[in-house]
Amino acid sequence: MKKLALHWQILLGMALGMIFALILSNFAWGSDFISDWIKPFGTIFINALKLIAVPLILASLIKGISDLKDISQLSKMGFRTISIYIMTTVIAVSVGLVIVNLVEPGNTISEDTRTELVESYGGDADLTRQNAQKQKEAGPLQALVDLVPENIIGAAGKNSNMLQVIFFAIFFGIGLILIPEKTSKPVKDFFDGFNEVILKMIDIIMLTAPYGVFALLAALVVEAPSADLFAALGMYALCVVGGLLIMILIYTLIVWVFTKKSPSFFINGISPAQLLAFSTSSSAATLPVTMERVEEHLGVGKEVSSFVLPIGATINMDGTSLYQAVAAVFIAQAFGMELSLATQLGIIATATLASIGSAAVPGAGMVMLVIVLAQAGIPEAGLALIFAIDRPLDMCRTTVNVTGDASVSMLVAKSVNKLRDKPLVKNWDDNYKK
Ligand code: DAS
Repeated sequence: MKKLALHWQILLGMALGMIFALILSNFAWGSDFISDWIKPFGTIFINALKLIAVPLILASLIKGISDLKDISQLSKMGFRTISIYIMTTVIAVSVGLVIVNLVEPGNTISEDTRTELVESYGGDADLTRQNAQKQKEAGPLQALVDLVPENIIGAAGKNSNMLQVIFFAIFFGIGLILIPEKTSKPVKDFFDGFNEVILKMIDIIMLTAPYGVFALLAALVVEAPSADLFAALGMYALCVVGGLLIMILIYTLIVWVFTKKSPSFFINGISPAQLLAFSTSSSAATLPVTMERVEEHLGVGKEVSSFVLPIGATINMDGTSLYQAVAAVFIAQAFGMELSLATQLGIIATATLASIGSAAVPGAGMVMLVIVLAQAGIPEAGLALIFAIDRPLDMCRTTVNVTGDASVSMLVAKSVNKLRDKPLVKNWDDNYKK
């Protein structure tokens, strides 16, 4: 049988995990069997994802920054590109936060289920009190002080110091740009190779995803058998997808207003790249098609697209940042935690940084969600709760990541007069008529 694409394997793993658990839960020994012999594989899978978070940040950020030939490349176009990217990401996170706080998918869980959830996932019921205590003791600039680690090994050691790792990675990357080329070249080559290795490790971890998801979903069914938990997960997924659709609408409007290109022109131009992003869950894999569509069908000059899109695929993941904000607040709600406004504003910063640090490969957004959870004091154990349905959401958020990059490339092209009135080719099969 033709090998199933990975995401279909994962969806199959989800279904089989549920069926397997529903069958076994009819036997007295069924639940214990799954908890003792199946669930550990789900835990191992989640731990592997958490393991890769710190090396992934170091690799992707240091490489991303050191790829900027020199500081001067943060020129008008560079500075403009990065500031528009950060603006769209902050908008995406804010859209996510508004939706998840309005819908409150995590609060549809009954108290009994919540207690079971907290016990089975090792959460600590009085996290809200602990968190409130921590926030109270902190001074007004504590968040800024916490950014700078006193010891990078210690910072890398605990997932809760991810922002410190990001700070170090950005600092290191800037240092790398500022030293003479002949000295920095071997270091840059090392981090290029380091980045490739980390991405390969994520590929390998994601190959085990069907089995990890099978175990996670089986455990979810037997350990929190309540229908209300599944309903809550469904509501959570709807919040993510709803927010992503709003982002597509926002991009279309932004392009229409600032470049006068119609919504149908934009969507027809970018849709083949969106379809590829949806089916591969990888912005990096889609990048060549995104560039071809943006240059040949959306009228963006090559000198703009070849600069803006590779940076976008690396650091601009609006769909991912929206998902991370929704996921973090959903897990907090599910564990019965009240998040203060300060914590939620902190989520805007960490989800923006986490999406910048996310690699453009399947599952990266999930790995970096650890940063957002840790920084907000939300139990990482909640990852197991949402990972089971992560892949279908990854397909959707990658589609938005790519759409966001394309829309920003049109804005930047317009602002430097490199947006052609007439695209090179009009229809999506024109390319193949040559
Ligand atoms: N799949 C990632 C991408 O390629 C996004 C994510 O994992 O959130 O954009």
